Amino acid sequence: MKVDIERQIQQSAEETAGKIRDLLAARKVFAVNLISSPGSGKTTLIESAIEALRGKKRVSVVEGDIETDIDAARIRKHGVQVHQINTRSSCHVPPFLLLSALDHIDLDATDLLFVENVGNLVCPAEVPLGEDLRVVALSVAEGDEKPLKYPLVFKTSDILVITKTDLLPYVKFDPGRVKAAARAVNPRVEIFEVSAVTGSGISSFLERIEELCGRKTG
Ligand SMILES: Nc1nc2c(ncn2[C@@H]2O[C@H](COP(=O)(O)OP(=O)(O)OP(=O)(O)O)[C@@H](O)[C@H]2O)c(=O)[nH]1
Ligand SMILES: [Mg+2]
Repeated sequence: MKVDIERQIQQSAEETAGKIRDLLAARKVFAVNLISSPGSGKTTLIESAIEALRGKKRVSVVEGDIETDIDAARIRKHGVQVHQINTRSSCHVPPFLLLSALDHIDLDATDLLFVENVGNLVCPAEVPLGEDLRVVALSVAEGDEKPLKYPLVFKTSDILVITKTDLLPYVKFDPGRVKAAARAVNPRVEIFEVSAVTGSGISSFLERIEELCGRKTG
């Protein structure tokens, strides 16, 4: 019985994700599902992307958090479209809430949509959102064994961004160990190392996002 209900929930999520994918395809919007633990730097990365891509790609953002519109308020200051989802008891953005959030975004005025998922490495990994690209961020303060302990999110992501590399002198973190562990579960994963404080690596990461976005939106 439990297995049946879980299968139905998963099937319904996949159907809704399919509707999102169709909608984004019809409007030529490239969607990035951004996943990480709380505080790894997701919103900061989106803020960097908005500024770096200004005049090149029209960026819109859907923010997912359990509570508050703190992240949406940060994004709004950059003058782009943003809609906040509060998931309350859900530890991930469910597809049905993303689909309704898209009613609040002018997709015809959007090339690149960032969906910032609820901060954790577990539930968001299990839920498809009809995205074109899944990006997982891991900060150097979190420990270099995380791809071994939370493999699914690393397995299902197209890109791994190692964030806060400016903190490397102060923490025990071996980027080589993370890369090897991530590639062991996902040989095709692309890996970038960035710091929002020094700006190191940000342009390489965003150039790749821009390139992938351009393949869909022209
Ligand atoms: N040293 C350093 N701090 C950073 C960097 N990027 C982000 N931070 C800081 O890390 C903290 C969390 O950053 P956020 O961008 O809010 O992280 P988040 O993943 O969006 O957090 P949640 O939405 O709560 O999951 C903030 O104090 C940022 O200023 C970085 O590259 N280096
Ligand atoms: Mg955030």
